[in-house]
Amino acid sequence: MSTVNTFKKRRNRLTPEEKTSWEENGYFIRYHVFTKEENEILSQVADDIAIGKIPFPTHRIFQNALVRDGKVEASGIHAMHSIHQMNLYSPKFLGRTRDSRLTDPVVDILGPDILGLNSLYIWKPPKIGLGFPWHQDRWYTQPQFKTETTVGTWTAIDAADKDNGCLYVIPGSHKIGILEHIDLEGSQQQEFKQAVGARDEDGVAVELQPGSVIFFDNRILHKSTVNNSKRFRRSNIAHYISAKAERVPHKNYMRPLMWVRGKIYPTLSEGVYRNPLPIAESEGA
Ligand SMILES: O=C(O)CCC(=O)C(=O)O
Repeated sequence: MSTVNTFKKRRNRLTPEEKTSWEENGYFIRYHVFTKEENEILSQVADDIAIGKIPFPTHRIFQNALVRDGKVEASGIHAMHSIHQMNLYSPKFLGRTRDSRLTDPVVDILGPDILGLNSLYIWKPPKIGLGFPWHQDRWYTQPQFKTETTVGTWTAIDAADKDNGCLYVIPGSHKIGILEHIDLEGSQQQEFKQAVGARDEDGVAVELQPGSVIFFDNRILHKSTVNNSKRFRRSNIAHYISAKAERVPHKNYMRPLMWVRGKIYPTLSEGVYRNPLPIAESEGA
């Protein structure tokens, strides 16, 4: 694969309006970026992992907490919550993370040298899909990486609306610093902590058609609500970090990174992968 991505070649650069929205609001939206067929390629892989047709490390696969805790009965993809680190093991998901429709605008924000920092796929099944409390993703990466921000991209696989638990953001909240985050009661919510002081009345619903993408500053306050509908609310999320960022030495866990485009620098070279990893028999589902 070519590592050369010159500025001239970038067709999907930030527009002036997007740049303004990025600076002022901490996000911008692009509509109809990926086709239904392109989304189906990803959802098929994710479903096959969920039902055990494609092997994937089990510790990265998460069931819906109501199902896991025995409060609701469901099976197959109806019992799913999310899969983390799709990039690391799935060539199809890695291809999406490296797609210039996602990375061209990121270059205008982070510079030409970019690494992938977690990518996850969420199902939010009908009626039982749980929400995420207000949080800032940067709260999670700050102890691990020295850098001003990272960029998140959230692609709607299904239509996402208020009824099936779309994303909400608080415009401009990327400028207020990183808030204290505290533990929440309740099963799935324990995965995510709650940002103290974030107010529902400041949130804006991000309703998106399939294939549309919100690009967001990882300091922005965001949340999503439960799925009250009979539809799935699936999404694919890819996060990006500048290859010039530095690691904060971390005793227990070193978040893996994946090369996306441009150069790799010595400050962050440890733990950067270039190709999907093989799945050892002992860790596969
Ligand atoms: O997709 C969602 O419902 C929320 C995802 C989210 O907040 C996150 O991954 O940080």
